Amino acid sequence: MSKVFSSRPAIEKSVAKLLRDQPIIDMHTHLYPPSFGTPVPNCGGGGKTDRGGLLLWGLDELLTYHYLVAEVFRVVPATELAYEAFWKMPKTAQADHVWKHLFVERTPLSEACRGVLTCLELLGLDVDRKKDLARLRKWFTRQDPDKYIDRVMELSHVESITMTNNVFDDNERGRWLKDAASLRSDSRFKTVLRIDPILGNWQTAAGKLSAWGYAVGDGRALSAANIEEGQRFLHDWLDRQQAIYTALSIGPSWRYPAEADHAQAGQIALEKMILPVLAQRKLPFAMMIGSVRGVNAALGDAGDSLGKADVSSVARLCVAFPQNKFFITMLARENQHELCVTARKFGNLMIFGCWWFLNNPSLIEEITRMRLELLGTSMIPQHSDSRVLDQLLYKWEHSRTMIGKVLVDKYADLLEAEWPLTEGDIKADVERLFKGNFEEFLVR
Ligand code: HDL
Ligand code: ZN
Repeated sequence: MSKVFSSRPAIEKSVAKLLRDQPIIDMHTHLYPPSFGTPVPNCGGGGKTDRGGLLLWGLDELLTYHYLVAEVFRVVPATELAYEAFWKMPKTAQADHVWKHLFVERTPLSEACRGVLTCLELLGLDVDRKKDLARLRKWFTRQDPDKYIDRVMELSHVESITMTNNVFDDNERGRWLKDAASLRSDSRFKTVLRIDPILGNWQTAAGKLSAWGYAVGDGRALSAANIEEGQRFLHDWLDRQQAIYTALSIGPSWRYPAEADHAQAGQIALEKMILPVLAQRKLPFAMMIGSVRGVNAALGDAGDSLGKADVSSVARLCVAFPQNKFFITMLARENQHELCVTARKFGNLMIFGCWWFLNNPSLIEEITRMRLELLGTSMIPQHSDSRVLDQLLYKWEHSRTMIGKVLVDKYADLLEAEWPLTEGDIKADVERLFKGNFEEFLVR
């Protein structure tokens, strides 16, 4: 029988150890195994590279992460360096530019800057006083992506990486059509069918599905036959990818039921195609709500922003489709409390992550505290959203620290209440938060 805690310092020590040792299922990333190709040369640059490769890793990819692109254009504005000129620069020159302006000439205080430093530190690479990027770069060119993935997963304690497999991305779709089996060959990487346009822009989606051989109509009307074809498309791709759930990101104006005329077709696609297929296959539907695409399109992926969304639409969806399971995360800080309360009402709703602009220590702490107080351990506190493999190191290191800080406070409250808390209790809680809740929701 494990001993009952009697002091806060003992709890702190135990939480830190149990969090560090806990294998993690990262339920939303933009990472890929080497079978998807990598544009970064392996083994000193001699290895095969694949310009359209989807596995991003290494120092230059870390430094040109779109979060840092947005930040570097704040200090060297487009009036001094045109966006197009930056995008035309080779990746190493872009990385040099970011390093110079955000790390050498300014203190790297932002979370995205600090993240690069945490990665280097966890990899055992020290930045000398000269802040010499070339020396650091040399170490990365000696890494082989296959072995490097093993190392990063071991150091970050991530045991399963959930991908984002966007069927509407021509590069990725072409790879799936060519050799799906090889793409699924690394069991540490799980697939997710990503279908944003189906809800966000059915007209565009319908045009593409029709071109791919699915007679879903012209995007205006949706006959029973069109709906059947849309379901066939989803079944085909869920089978091809062996996806563990289906996901989409949608803007803050999304409403259920749809209010705007242009959203009616998307709602029919949701009600008659997506949700029936997922219910039949017992697969969850992940909705990531609140992203506003292309606020400054010249910044590319760095140009997106957020908006306050409508949580009551999520509630109405959970009521209308009790046989479906919903993973929901929202991008606006202002939506978090109402989303927590809504999660208290529906067992088919699992809220997850501190997404994107919320993935900062101050907000992870605030949101995790709110969730534990309203939901206990029946939620998934974090996903990394990593786009560059090495980011698993910092995103999980920083999240573990903040989630651990909140857990210690909550356990200390139980101590106050003279609850006989044991290390076994904490171990079970940590396992649920970082792995068990996700696994259970998949099979519930
Ligand atoms: O839509 C999404 O999945 C978002 O996470 C975007 O990919 C976003 O650009 C991002 O990388 N956020 O961290
Ligand atoms: Zn994402």
